[in-house]
Amino acid sequence: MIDLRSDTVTLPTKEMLEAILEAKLGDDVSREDETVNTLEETAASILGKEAGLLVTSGTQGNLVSIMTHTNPGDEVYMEAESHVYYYEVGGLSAIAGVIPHLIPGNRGQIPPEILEEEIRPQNIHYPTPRLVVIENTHNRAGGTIIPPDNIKAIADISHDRGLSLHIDGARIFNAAVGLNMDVAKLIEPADSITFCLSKGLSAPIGSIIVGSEEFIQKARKNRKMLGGGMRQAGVIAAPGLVALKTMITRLREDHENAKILAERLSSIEPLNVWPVETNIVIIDLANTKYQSSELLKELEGRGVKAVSFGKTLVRFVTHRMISRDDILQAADIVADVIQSNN
Ligand code: TLP
Repeated sequence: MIDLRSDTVTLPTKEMLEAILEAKLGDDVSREDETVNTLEETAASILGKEAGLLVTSGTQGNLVSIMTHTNPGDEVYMEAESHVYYYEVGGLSAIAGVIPHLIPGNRGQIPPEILEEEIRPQNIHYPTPRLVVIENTHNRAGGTIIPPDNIKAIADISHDRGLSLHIDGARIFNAAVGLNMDVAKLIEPADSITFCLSKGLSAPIGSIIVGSEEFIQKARKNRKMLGGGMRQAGVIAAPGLVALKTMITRLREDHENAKILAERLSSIEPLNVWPVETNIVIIDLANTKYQSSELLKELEGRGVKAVSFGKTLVRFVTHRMISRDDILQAADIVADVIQSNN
């Protein structure tokens, strides 16, 4: 099976599994797990922030971050198709108690001048504007990179108006590798960021929040409230450390494979292929006879898995367990299926 559903399907490497056996463990709720402490310090240092916090998932990382920046009833500004709004079970409202204020973006980027207009003034009738969330890379926009000038402009407006900036950086290393830029420099204007160890970086579990010492101290307590206080979490942190050491620069290969897949798919007459910037390829089937669910069923029957991103949209994600040959084969299968039915 050529599994292009997500980079979340990557399995841990042998080195990661061996690292688990060797890990120095302790009770992390009491900060006694040396491996977790090392991972949190390493992540904070790579991302250029004071402190880090290991969480179970990207969803938990974003929720803990939102809770830490806000009070119930506050307003949080985000791009209209952001993962936090679209795919995180409404936790920001159900649990953090905040109101999402959606701003339609341009390939995932919030236009700074629109943010400026949208942030409400202080008024007795309004919720308190408190936080802006951006997503980098932007998943539903097609793995697009939010560039440093946009991040800086959004941060400047947020800070001028007294709001904080959080980045959902589930795939921030894809953005940094795509830009060929130091990740710390890229995210420097943000107050906090969550990134995932368990996507393209191939670790089995875990995400990390980084921010100021004070922010992380508060976030640690919120993580505990959400049931995310873990004990010998070094078994999660050990493969995470290997991921940070060995998996970042190779993301380039995934990006190259995504480009090749997109090029091949573009040559299939009725398909509209979105521009590719990192490891995500989205195709639009509007000019074919297929809806995404039908095409996915046929592809699966032929050994290729992908996911639906809407009635006519299908997403493919490249990752460590997909080779160049897999890509060429998958593209041929898509061509075959579409052409035989169009
Ligand atoms: N995204 C998953 C699915 O939920 C769709 C995927 O396969 O892409 N932020 C972004 C931008 C994400 O893409 C994801 C996961 C998360 C946060 C949440 O991470 P997890 O799955 O660890 O909770």
